This record gives sequence, structure tokens and C-alpha cells, in this order.
Amino acid sequence: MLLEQILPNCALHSHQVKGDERGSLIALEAAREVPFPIERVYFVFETRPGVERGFHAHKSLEQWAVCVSGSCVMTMDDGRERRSVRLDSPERGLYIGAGIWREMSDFSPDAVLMVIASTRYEEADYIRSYEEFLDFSGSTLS
Ligand code: T46
Repeated sequence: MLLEQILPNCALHSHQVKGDERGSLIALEAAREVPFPIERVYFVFETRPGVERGFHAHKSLEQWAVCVSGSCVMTMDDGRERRSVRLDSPERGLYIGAGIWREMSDFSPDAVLMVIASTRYEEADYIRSYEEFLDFSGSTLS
């Protein structure tokens, strides 16, 4: 369920929790909760204190990010607007569409960020220069 539209191509969603006396379970399926075919899952964990990650955009990759343990802050920038969101629960998923610059910071020591991706790893899909990203997005920012 949509919780908050962060940017036109980036939104925070809530996950349905299947709970019973044993505890909780969340299931994420392609074309249901996750709006793209799932080709890859990766985890960012044991992040050292003060580390910032990301600082790139993707030309076509779509992702669904869930902080399954601990917390971190994701900052998204579409070349027009920059918004930050703290991810601190497996009950929320952040959809990041194509053409979004992202930065990750404020990882808690126990943070485990799980990312579901629409394609396999392709270095050619990365834009690692912010200037190049602004050109790509036709930004109004300087
Ligand atoms: C993103 C944010 C949220 C692989 O070999 N396969 C993979 O699937 C990934 C994601 C990375 N790698 C290699 C490439 C680098 O040698 O793992 C190393 C660290 O990757 P990177 O510096 O890109 O990690 P982050 O945390 O800056 O960015 C990652 C994703 O790359 C990126 O797509 O959106 O997490």
C-alpha cells in the first residue's frame, strides 16, 4: 500500500505483515508488492560508522529497498527535487525508479539493507557523475 510519494518516480510503501502467535512474516512477490520482475537481490550490511554509500543513479534499473534490520537514511534526487527517507522497519519498502540519484547514510550498526532489483548487475547502467546525471535527467538544478 502506498504510504508516501517521495518523488514522481520514488515512493514509500507499507508491506502486509502475516502475523500469528509465532511472530511475523512478510512476503514480497513480483508484479504484486514489487512492481517489476525480480532478477536480483543483494544486501548491504556491516556498514562502518559514518560511511556514506551510493552516489550514483541508474539509467533503467528499478529497485525496492527494505531495511530488514536497524535503520539507514536514503536520499533520492531526480534532478529537480531532493528528498530523504529513514528506513527503519521491514514493514516498509522504498520503490526507486529509473533515473534517480541515490545516497545512503546514517546506517545503524545493526542495519541490513535488502535491495530487490529489476535486472542483474550491469555496470553500464550506472551514472556515477552527478553532472552527467543532471544532463541525463534534463535537470533544472545546477
Ligand atoms: C544501489 C544502492 C542502493 C556486485 O558485484 N553486484 C551487485 O549486484 C552490486 C549491487 C554490487 N556489486 C559490486 C560492485 C562493487 O564492487 O559490489 C561492490 C559495491 O557496490 P557499490 O559500490 O555499487 O555499492 P553501493 O552501496 O554504493 O550501491 C548499491 C548498488 O550498487 C546500487 O545499485 O542502488 O546500493
